[in-house]
Amino acid sequence: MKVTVIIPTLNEEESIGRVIRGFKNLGFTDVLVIDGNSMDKTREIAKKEGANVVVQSGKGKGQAIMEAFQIVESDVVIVVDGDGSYDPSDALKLLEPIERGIAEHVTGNRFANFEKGAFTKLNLIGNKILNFAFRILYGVELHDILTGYRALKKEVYKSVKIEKKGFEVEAELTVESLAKGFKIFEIPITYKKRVGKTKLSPLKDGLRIGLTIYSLLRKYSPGRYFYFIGFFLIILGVISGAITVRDWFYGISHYLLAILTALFIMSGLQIIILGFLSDVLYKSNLMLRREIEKINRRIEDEAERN
Ligand SMILES: Nc1nc2c(ncn2[C@@H]2O[C@H](COP(=O)(O)OP(=O)(O)OP(=O)(O)O)[C@@H](O)[C@H]2O)c(=O)[nH]1
Ligand SMILES: [Mg+2]
Repeated sequence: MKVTVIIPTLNEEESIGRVIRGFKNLGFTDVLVIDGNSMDKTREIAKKEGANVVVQSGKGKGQAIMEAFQIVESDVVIVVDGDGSYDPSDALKLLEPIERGIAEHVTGNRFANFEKGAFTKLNLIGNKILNFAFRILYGVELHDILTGYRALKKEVYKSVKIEKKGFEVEAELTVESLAKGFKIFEIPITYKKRVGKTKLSPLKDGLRIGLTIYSLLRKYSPGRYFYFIGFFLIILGVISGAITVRDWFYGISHYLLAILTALFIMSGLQIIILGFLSDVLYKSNLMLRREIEKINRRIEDEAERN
């Protein structure tokens, strides 16, 4: 299996040398550093350590990773941050499920073993909330979807589409893989305190990631996307209805609130029905797409053989 290590970097001169050396010492000779126009010595050091260095054409970690996915042609890629927070030797663990053929996408779960200070308090709480929201919304048991350490097979990294440019990339990679039917496996890894300055702004990026997780639900399960909105409206309706009825017993009539209650409940129900219908459509569409992909692969195999 040919493996390429992809490292997105933005001003990581303090750590990048050690990160590349760590992978090279383990036998990962093919390292691609995709740099966001660092103002420090990141590119220079990376070249000296024998990495391929490419300056990304756009902006943001997400854009950098997508560009790297276009350049690379290996069987498997390992994507890892360049800030020294991940242990290169964990890459071997990430590759194992792929080698055994039981997963196409393997992520490193940082919560398994993290050094004190590796997560700031805000990052730890934010990560827990976003992972919890993800599990409730998607109904998929993953515990660290925002990890910066993962391995992807070629069929995954060549087919995922990332729309957002920044730190939403981790959530997008996870959801795109699930939506395309690839198996994701989570492996415990160690997580250390980063060297150098963070590029993540916890509140702004956290909010963006949260919104992305919800809006991507449409891709994975349009039914669920609508069900959650529908249920939310119905709950609002039940609350406003309860107030209306309670006060009516005391001789107070809330005409506007009564109308609003009816609106909440009726539109909530309609949105749930819409969700049901889109799920039916989506599932039949998905089945067709998978069949077409299978046929395409068979045609390609035949063409290769001849
Ligand atoms: N090419 C490129 N890399 C980026 C960009 N922004 C961040 N990175 C890199 O992406 C990786 C992750 O960024 P971090 O700042 O470590 O974000 P984080 O790991 O979520 O946050 P910390 O916990 O503070 O480390 C690092 O290697 C950064 O150098 C960018 O715009 N372009
Ligand atoms: Mg980091």
